[in-house]
Amino acid sequence: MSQSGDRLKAVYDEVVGRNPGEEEFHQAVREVLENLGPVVEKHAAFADTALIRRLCEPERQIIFRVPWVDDDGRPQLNRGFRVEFNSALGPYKGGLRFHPSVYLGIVKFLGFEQIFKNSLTGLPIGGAKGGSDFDPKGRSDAEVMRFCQSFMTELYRHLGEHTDVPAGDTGVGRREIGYLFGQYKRITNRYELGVLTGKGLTWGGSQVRTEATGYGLVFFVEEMLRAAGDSLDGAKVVVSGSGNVAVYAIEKVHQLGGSVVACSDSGGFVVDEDGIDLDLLREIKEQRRGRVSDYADARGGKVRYVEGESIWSVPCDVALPCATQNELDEAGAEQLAGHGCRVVAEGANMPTTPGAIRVLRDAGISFAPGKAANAGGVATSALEMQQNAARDVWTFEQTEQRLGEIMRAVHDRCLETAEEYGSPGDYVAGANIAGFLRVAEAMLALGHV
Ligand code: NDP
Ligand code: 2IT
Repeated sequence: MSQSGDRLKAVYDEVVGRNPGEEEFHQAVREVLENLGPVVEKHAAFADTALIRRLCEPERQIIFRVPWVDDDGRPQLNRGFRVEFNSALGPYKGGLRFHPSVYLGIVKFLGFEQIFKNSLTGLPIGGAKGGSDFDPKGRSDAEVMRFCQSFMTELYRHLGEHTDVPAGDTGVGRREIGYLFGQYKRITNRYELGVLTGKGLTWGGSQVRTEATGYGLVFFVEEMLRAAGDSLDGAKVVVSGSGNVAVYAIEKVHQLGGSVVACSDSGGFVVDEDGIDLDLLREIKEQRRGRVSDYADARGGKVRYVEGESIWSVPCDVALPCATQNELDEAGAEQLAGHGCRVVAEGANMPTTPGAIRVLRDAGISFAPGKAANAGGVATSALEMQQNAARDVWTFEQTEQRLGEIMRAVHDRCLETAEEYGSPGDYVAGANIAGFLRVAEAMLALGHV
């Protein structure tokens, strides 16, 4: 191993030692450090790895108790988190996730990824993530409201439009952002629009923020296909998940001439060879908070609902994992390779395991990591902050056009950086190195803080 490789391995070992049991965080750090060898060799300022070590240590980690009372009057207890990872480029920025699997290791992996993603957008936003092990499934609106109010009653003191600006993620959508914003406004007595993004259109939200992650993902895929002399027209696409990211990825694929033939939730997946009926899916997911099995029931004998198998067994040209971390493993990647899939792009954060990425690479499948391909969500959050600061409101068309420009720029930045650092065509190396360089330059300029 080269000297730079040894030094980076020592940083990784230190991260594992200092953060025991946080496997997802280790995985996210490792993936970035593996790509930084050529950077450490080329730039003397990073040679001693001191800055890289600092980058792997969150600026601040907040863990708090979230007590609330359910509809039957019973006391409930959850744990809340906010990891403010890096503010060299701007206020801490990143979503909140409510899911029973949330613990410090998940929040740290997401916050770490967010640093590089936000850097890649070229916009002035630092990296953070937060959330709770609260499970919103099966909870009434009133319970979700009381939970959000209790969560914000502690978190508000750490937030601010120039300090830390959360948004949604898994389990946190427009409803939750509304309750969180309402409680922040009440406690602080400030109508501070820029403190949260993903707000509703009548109370400071931006056009296209709801659609942005899914739309941005598909804009990125269009560029990947274009770079290979290919297009989405007539392409068969499989999208895992059926939440915010998945639904709007499906919509944009259909608008651009492709057909999404399968989607899923944690219960199973549905195959609809006519193309997913998006109006029906949205009605079930967004209005009824239902399951993809309800979609299958509503479509009758025309579709197949499968439980206990992998969605990656469905043949496709393009696969978009949009559910959760490590959902596409080696076996799934082999299935995709086996039936001739050409492109995999991550809508979710870190959905592809390291082993699966190797399989895709060996099979010659073009692969884009989430920190580049799903950056459209946070980029549009930054556009929401921009509108809030200017007390302005942009049209849907104007905002979507900006999103398209940003995604094309992220795509090109990845390819150009990969080429410059000796890994042509490697979107993972390009994203990690380009994301690192921008934040590292700012960290150097700001001194050892
Ligand atoms: P939602 O809560 O809207 O939807 C999540 C979807 O993924 C649901 O279909 C859910 O199924 C499924 N899912 C969640 N956890 C699991 C699990 N452990 N196993 C299997 N399926 C699961 O979340 P989003 O669409 O907002 O987020 C999806 C992914 O995209 C996450 O990785 C998130 O971090 C990432 N992301 C989100 C952005 C955003 O703007 N919202 C921006 C960038 C990335 P079920 O209902 O059965 O749980
Ligand atoms: O993972 C992500 O980029 C998000 N959940 C969006 C974060 C944001 O601040 O919009």
